[in-house]
Amino acid sequence: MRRVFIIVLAFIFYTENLSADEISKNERLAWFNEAKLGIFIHWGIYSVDGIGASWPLKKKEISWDNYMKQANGFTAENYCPQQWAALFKQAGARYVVLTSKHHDGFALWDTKYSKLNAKDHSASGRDLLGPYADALRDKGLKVGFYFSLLDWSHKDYKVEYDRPQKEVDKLYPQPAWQKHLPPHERFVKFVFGQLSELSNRYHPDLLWFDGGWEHSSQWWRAEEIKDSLLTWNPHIVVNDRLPDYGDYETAEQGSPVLRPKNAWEFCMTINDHWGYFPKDDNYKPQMQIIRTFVEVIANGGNLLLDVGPKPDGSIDSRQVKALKTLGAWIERNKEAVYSTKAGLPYGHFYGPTLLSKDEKTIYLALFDIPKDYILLKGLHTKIKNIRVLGSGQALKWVRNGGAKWAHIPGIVRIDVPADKNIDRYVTIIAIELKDKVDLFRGRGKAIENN
Ligand code: FHN
Repeated sequence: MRRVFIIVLAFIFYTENLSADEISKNERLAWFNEAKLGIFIHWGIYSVDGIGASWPLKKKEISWDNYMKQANGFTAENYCPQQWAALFKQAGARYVVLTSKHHDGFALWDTKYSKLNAKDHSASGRDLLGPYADALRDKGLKVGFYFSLLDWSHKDYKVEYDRPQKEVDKLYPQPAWQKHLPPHERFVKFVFGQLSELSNRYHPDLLWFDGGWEHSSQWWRAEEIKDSLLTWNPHIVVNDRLPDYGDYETAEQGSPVLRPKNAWEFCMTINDHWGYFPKDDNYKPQMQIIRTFVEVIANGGNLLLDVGPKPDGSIDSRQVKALKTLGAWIERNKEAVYSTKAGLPYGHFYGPTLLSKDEKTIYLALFDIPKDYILLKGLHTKIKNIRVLGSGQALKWVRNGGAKWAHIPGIVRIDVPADKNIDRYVTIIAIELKDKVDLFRGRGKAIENN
């Protein structure tokens, strides 16, 4: 009793003394950790020639002038954020992250800190972020903005390629009093100014920084940026690409093999390009998209799946189909998707698993059509029932092996589902337990009492 009392006291002391930041970070991440699926959107003038977002500048594959000429074809004439929001909701997403400004410096909102924006410098002639934020909120989706810290067009940001000084000066007007400041100071003020606009005009739920790799956390004034963001929107979530001051980890293009320890997200293109790239037909098969989603959520993360809209704002039919098919699979298996957390440690089941929040239900993800039986190892807890999600088919099971008297569980052999109940993509089996899951994690030893 005394021991329990001390443990309870210690826990109270711990939670009372979590720094304000830690408590607010846990609260701020609450919706993010439940979200499971986000949609990434790379939309910018690079969609006009379909040449890839910003990097052709860096790689000197195109002159700055010719790259920026694409703005004349960036019409957004079929841009319908309500349709986007409806599609992303149907896909099963809980949040969306749109490139407010990529490395090329072209802003999708009418920022007063540069003329290189959709309203002042493109055929669309308007702010594109406001309607996006409103449409998402109408559908109950969280609003995210991607923001590139680096800006390869800004005259105070060093790059290795030529930029026409006069043209750039016109695009980035600066107050006279800043003339005497060092370029770095002017640039940091510019970054703060744009972040203040995004924060105070649209009140995003998430800021997805990128491009931080070119300088240190100190150079970016990352701590001040984070403090300002939290002042402007106390509940905002920030990714780890604001160097040293992120709330969650970001993996990209290659799903991590080892389970990240903290909140995390995996971003992935549907073909090989972030933005609209019509020549790129290398679309990932639907099976890969769904299996990747399952692997990521089984490891406790979110999938941020990217689409690249066309210059007019419409989305390629192949990308629409991929989102709708993913959404249909999630709808069939939502019990295992939204109200769960990361599953069993590796070794108990040869595939991804998820756990219900109360740890009384294990979800097994079958990537292949099972033969003979489904194997689950190292489970002490008694099983109440087993069923196939979607069809609800009940499955029988037997245990054998092990040594109960030595607290060594045998294996569980689960019958395979009927062919008609095997999902086209991934089949989920729900194992309801009589108590919280209790796993055997031993390495084996002699059984001294037989
Ligand atoms: O350079 C960018 C790239 O264009 C794209 O935006 C990705 C998305 O995560 N982020 C950077 C590369 O890591």
